[in-house]
Amino acid sequence: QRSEAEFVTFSVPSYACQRRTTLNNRNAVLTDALSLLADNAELTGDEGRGVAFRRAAAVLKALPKPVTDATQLRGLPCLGEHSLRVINDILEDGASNEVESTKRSERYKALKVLTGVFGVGVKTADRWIRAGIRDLHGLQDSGPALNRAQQAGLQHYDDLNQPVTKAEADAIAEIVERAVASVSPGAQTTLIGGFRRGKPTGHDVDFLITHPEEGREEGLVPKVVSWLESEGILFYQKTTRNSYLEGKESGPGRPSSSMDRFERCFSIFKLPKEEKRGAGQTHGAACGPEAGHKPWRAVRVDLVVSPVSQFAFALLGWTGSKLFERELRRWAGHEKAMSLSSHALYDNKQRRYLRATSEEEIFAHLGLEFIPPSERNA
Ligand code: 8DG
Ligand code: MN
Ligand code: MN
Repeated sequence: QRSEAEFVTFSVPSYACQRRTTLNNRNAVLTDALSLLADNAELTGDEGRGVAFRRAAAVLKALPKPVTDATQLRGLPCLGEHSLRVINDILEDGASNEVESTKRSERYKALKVLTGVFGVGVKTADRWIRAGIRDLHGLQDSGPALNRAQQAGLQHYDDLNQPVTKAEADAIAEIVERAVASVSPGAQTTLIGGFRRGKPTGHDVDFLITHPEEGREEGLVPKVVSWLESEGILFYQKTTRNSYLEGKESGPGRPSSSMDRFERCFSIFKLPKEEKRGAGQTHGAACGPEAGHKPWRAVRVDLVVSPVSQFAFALLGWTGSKLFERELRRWAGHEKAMSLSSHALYDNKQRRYLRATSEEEIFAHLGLEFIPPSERNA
């Protein structure tokens, strides 16, 4: 017997950037299943199908109640035939055959493990699988040439696949702030990415750094990296310099992809362990080179530097979620004839850049209600 309340129908706008999506997901069973299929599609190179599953999952994340009956979904956007079939199977049978068989498939498992190595993308993993490598032991034994990032990734595999807590993110923030303050007094550091959206854990810690005097931020990353290296805090780093004014074809602010051109650093920190929080706490019984007790853990950290004139765009572009960002750019392009990047907003009709010094102004330019970071968890 079902109560009437279960038959509320839902209504949500089409674009994720028009919706308020908190971390309180009432449909995690359904969205986990769709996310797994999205992962699988992306791992097998089908980006279009991946996005379709992610959009469907995002619609369910925005619902105020658990879905109990498929009729409640009538009229909702972004739910294609395939996603609806998966949702129906789970509502009716408690599980989807497609999801369960994907989870068990050798190819999916191998792709997951290999792309779990920092520095390994889908193409590399696919090449290795075709060469008969299915797991980390295979990778260590058969030894294809690994680049510097992949070597570090393999060495710190267990640590980097263990979620970073907010407390650890705060400890990293203190270190980064100390580094920034000592090489460029007056520069400002902001926590971005998932932690800015209020997530309790993350796969890395992301920071945006700027300086209130335009130009003073140039070359900041190499200085911060030197400071961190002299303190023995870095296991790995790869710095990329700013290339915003290079590449004339796309023009400033209008890069063709979501990749931006800020000075940045992808790194692995050596974070001393906080032993105060209870002795005797154990962590994953690993078999890798890091097995056993050690007084530190490896953490992935991303540093991005933006000129203050682009700060609001960088902040919006690096806060995520990834789907929320993708939807903002789709909204800008399709609904407003504008091009949004992490550097700028260009109005294609007026043929000019629209200035902004806050995220609120950018939402206003785009004709969107302001959505705070904690509600961008699409
Ligand atoms: P997590 O780490 O907790 O798992 O989640 P997250 O913080 O949301 O994901 P992330 O992979 O760390 O990415 C944070 C944001 O940064 C996300 O919105 C996407 C964005 N981002 C990159 N790389 C690039 C890039 O090259 N250009 C731009 N514009 N944004 C990027 O990760
Ligand atoms: Mn992150
Ligand atoms: Mn990141």
